[in-house]
Formats: sequence, C-alpha cells, structure tokens
Amino acid sequence: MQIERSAIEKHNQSLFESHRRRFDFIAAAIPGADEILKKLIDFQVAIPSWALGTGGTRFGRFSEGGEPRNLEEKINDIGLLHALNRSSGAISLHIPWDIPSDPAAIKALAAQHGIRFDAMNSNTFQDQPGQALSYKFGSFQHVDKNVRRQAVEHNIEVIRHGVELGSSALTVWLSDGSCFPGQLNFREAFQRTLECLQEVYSALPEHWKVFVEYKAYEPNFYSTTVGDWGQSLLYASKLGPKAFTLVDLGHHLPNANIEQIVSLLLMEGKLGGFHFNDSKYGDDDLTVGSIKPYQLFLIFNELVEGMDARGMNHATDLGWMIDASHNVKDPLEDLLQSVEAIMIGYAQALLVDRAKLREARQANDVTASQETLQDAFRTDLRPLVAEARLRSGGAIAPMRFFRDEQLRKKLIGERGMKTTATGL
Ligand SMILES: [Mn+2]
Repeated sequence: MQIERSAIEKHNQSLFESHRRRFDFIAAAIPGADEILKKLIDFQVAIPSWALGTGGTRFGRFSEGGEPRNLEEKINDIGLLHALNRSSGAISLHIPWDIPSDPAAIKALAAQHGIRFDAMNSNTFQDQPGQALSYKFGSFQHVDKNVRRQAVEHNIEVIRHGVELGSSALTVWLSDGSCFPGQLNFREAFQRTLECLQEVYSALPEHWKVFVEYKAYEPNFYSTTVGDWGQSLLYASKLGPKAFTLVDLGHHLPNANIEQIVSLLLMEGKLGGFHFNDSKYGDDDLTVGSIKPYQLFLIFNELVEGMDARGMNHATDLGWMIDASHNVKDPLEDLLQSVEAIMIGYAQALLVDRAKLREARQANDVTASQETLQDAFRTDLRPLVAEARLRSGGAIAPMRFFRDEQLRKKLIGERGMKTTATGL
C-alpha cells in the first residue's frame, strides 16, 4: 500500500491553521528553534523488522490482522511509517527471521521508500529448523567448541547479508548465561565468549562496527554472560576500536541509572547504539516514553551533552533503533507513538540551557540545576516536532492520518485477517 502524496497534503491543509498557531507560539518562546528543527529533520530511528507484527508473551499472542507476511511487506510498512513521520528511514534486520531472498531487489525496494539498512541482528538464542547443534546451553559460551563454531559462522553469515544490503554494523545479543548456581564457570564462559567475539570481530569488513548488547537476565535467570554495561565494555575494550556497547533501555536491573551509564560510555568513546523501549518492571518492551518519559529525556540530555563534548554527529554517529514488542496495540500505531516520544525527548534535550546548567552546577545550586532540566522537559515541543515533519514532507499528525485513512483496515484488506509476521 502506497500513501498518496495528495492525501498527506490534504491532511496537512486541514490541520495547518491550528498547527501554525501552536508552532509560532513555541518558536517565539524558545531560543534556537531553527537549530532544533534542523537536527530533528536529520534524526532517523531504525525500525526493527521484528516489531511490525503483533508480539506476544509465552501465554499467548493476539494478532491484529494485516501483518506483513514477508520482508517486502515489512519494508512497505516501514515505508508507510516513514512517509508519515519522515523519521523512520532505516530498518534493523534480524537474521534468520528476515533473510532476503533477493538482496538487490530488497535494497531497491527500501531505497524507493528512502530506507537504509541499520545494524544487522544475529540470533543464537533459538534453534532453527535443520540446525545441527543446539543453543540450549548457550552459543558463544558453550562448552562444546562445535557449538561455538556454528554460532560464529552464523554471525559471519549475518555480516555477509548485511554487506549485500549496505549495512555497516552487527548487533550481537547473546542469551548465554546460566539458570542455576554451579552451572557455569563464569571466567571460562567469559573467555570462550570473548574468543568467539574476536573471531566475529576479525570478520568485520572495513568501516563496520560490532555492537555488544547486554542484558541483566532472561532467558537465563541466575547469570548472564554479557549481563551489564561493565561486562559489555570489557568485551568491547578487549575486542578493539570497531567494538562498542549497545544500550537497550529494558535490559537493566530495576532503577539502574541509565543516563549515567550512557554518559560514561560516551566519555570512553564506547557507546555504539541504542535500543529504545520502555518498561515498568523488566524487559517489558513497551512503547517508548509510555512509562518513564522523564527518564527518556534525562538519557537524551546526557546523549546530547556527551555527543557535543566529543564533536559527534547526532544523526549518524550512533545507531538509533527501537526494540519493542506490541502485544495489545496496533504495531504501526505503537511505532508511531515510539518515534514521536523519541523525537520529543531529543528536542527537549536540545532545548536544555547548557550554560545555565553549568553555572548552577559550579555554584552548587542544586535547585537551579533541577529547574534548568525541568524547564526543558516541561516545555511542550510537539508543535516543533510536527513542524519538522511538515518541512520534510510528512504528516502534521501521523496517528490521526493513520486512523482517518483507516490504514490498518486497508492492510487487512490487502493481506487478510489471519497473517503472522516472522519473529518471536
Ligand atoms: Mn535489544
């Protein structure tokens, strides 16, 4: 399904007057609105290929209907998001759920939608049909070197797929760990994992990066072999300059100070990418900004400050991805909400008065420091985000467009009610 340009224009015309009033008001009230707009227009968030279908839990899965049945349809769905918000111009592919049968055709289709290929994701946390050896007791940490070899070869195959598509990064998330005390020798598990990562690292093409994603627990519940940012940083440091830590917001123990983690990783030049989502308890994979929008803002605040301190390009120097699962919402609506929340958090961080904050900190004025941050966080920048969309050809109100045009109903008409996207 292609969205007609004229439909977006009609939508924008109908909302233009009220949008203009709101935008003019905020643009006059804040400093540097034009600079913020430029940065918002450049900022793109990759949509993961596994997030376009309805997610589920081990208790059940309730399909929305009209889900993409193959990689082509997934790219078309991201094309639809990108046409509306102009901020979803990238896809993060999962192998083997989304192996392109014809890479050139897939690349051309993505290009038609203005979508590039962000980090590739390998999978050694599941056994695939026909797979020789099982990952039940881990992959890179496994005591059997043949299992480790199989896992390394899979990752190298993922790199090959990525090269064909023009990607330039590999994300490795391992479910390796142990469920019970005594099951693993921690040191030996670490060493085996490091050796496998080194083999994958040496297979990286020039200009490629590898992101080592950590997770505190699940599916292993006693120990995880890449369990936190310290362990990830240890691997990334031992691997070399192409290796970085990837932060998934849902992969921490409760109440972890993620903004501080981000700040220090950036300081060390070892923050590679992000998986955005939100959570109440654990790796809940909820809509970005739905539970803790202030935390999201504080993270962006450190990102902006830390990237500026290193002279980094906000849009291109880190991998920005969503990693979420949509159990009770329409996946496309959920993704529209997530991207919107990311853009708002980013815009608010750009608004922080850095000079004032520095001054307050130097004076040990804790109250003024908090006020400075909250001034930005409590400013409604939605009209600015909408203006960035408008200027880059998107819709003023993507969610409204999605509903008014009954896009899900149209997708169900095209694809049917009983469809299942590949993935978990
Ligand atoms: Mn993740």
